[in-house]
Amino acid sequence: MSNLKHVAVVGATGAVGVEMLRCLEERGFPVGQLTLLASARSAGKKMKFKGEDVTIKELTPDSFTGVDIALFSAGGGISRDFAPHAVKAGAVVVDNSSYFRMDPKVPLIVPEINAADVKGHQGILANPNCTTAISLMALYPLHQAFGVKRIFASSYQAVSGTGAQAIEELAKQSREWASENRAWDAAKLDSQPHVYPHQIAFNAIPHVDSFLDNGYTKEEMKMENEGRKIMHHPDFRASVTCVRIPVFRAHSIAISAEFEKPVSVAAAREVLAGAPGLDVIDDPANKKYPLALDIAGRDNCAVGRIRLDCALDNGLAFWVVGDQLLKGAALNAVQIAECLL
Ligand code: NAP
Ligand code: 3JN
Repeated sequence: MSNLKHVAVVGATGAVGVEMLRCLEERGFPVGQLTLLASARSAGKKMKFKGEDVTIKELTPDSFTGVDIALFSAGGGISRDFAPHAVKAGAVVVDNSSYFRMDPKVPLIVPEINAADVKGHQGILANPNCTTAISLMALYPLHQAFGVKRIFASSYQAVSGTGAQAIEELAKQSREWASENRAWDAAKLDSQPHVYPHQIAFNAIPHVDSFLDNGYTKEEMKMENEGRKIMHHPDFRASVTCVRIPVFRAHSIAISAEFEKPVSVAAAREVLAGAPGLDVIDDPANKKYPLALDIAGRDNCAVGRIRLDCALDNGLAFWVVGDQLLKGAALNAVQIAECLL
């Protein structure tokens, strides 16, 4: 590969794709040529990159001629159907979907944790699920110090995790409630939801992704499955409940972790303070802890509410927040691409 890369972004118009362009630009990724790909609906429209208009093209099997790096963010079906065409054309694919994540031939990367795994790639690299990636930004340094056995966790996930249509659904429902001058106890709207199975405004829906036979959702099981692969820890166990909440941007995760070795709050804080890509915001007496509204738009994840878990031996409870469009998707994908340079 020469110094300047021909980069393609598949799903460029989506919530993640837009952030990918911003990350490429802000991080000074050496883009020599940029190809923006989306569905036929978007073909011919323009997006800005470094102040210049770039015309979006329809994704086809022939879209990847001359492309060095293809960032995919258009869902698993598109990755399944088109990533092999990109690889055949000579590109290295960084895929945001779950389609290749558990394939033993495909490295699954959080650069702060397992950048060294990149070198084993055979044309495709996978970006983890956002809730998993954000959780591991705090959990992995603790694992290195104390050896994690298992976690119990609940997530509080923003609607932008579902994509552009879900952002619009929350905005529309919020406007509907406000414009009708409804009372607080008349929050159930007359309009039908389209994206989620229930109204998301003023609600908490314990249902992210589809349900599996074991009663957990696919999103919930990603924490254990992807966590094992990224941390090289085949015995890691995770019991997770994922909840969608009416927040626009940034996922929060409450984690109780049980470790092999004794852990103290002071030792944990010292470990977390030295972890790359992670800020410690932990001063509850002064009402300081990570908040989705503050972390939205920031590259670093943040951890707070660090305390000994009162129901586990060698246990620590903490709260992690990260912008799932950035560290959970676009930023992590661009960081993986940087590992290829
Ligand atoms: P989104 O806002 O709904 O955007 C979907 C993108 O895919 C759009 O650019 C869309 O293009 C494109 N697309 C849809 N059908 C296509 C087709 N037939 N051919 C080519 N392009 C097509 O979704 P998103 O939130 O950006 O997420 C995209 C994917 O990223 C997810 O499916 C998931 O696998 C992964 N991901 C998302 C997040 C997150 O936090 N959102 C986190 C981790 C991973 P048009 O505009 O032309 O329809
Ligand atoms: O729902 C969220 O907050 C994150 C969504 C992630 C997502 C959405 C659709 C398909 C994924 C993912 O990255 O795990 C997938 C997928 O499985 O590809």
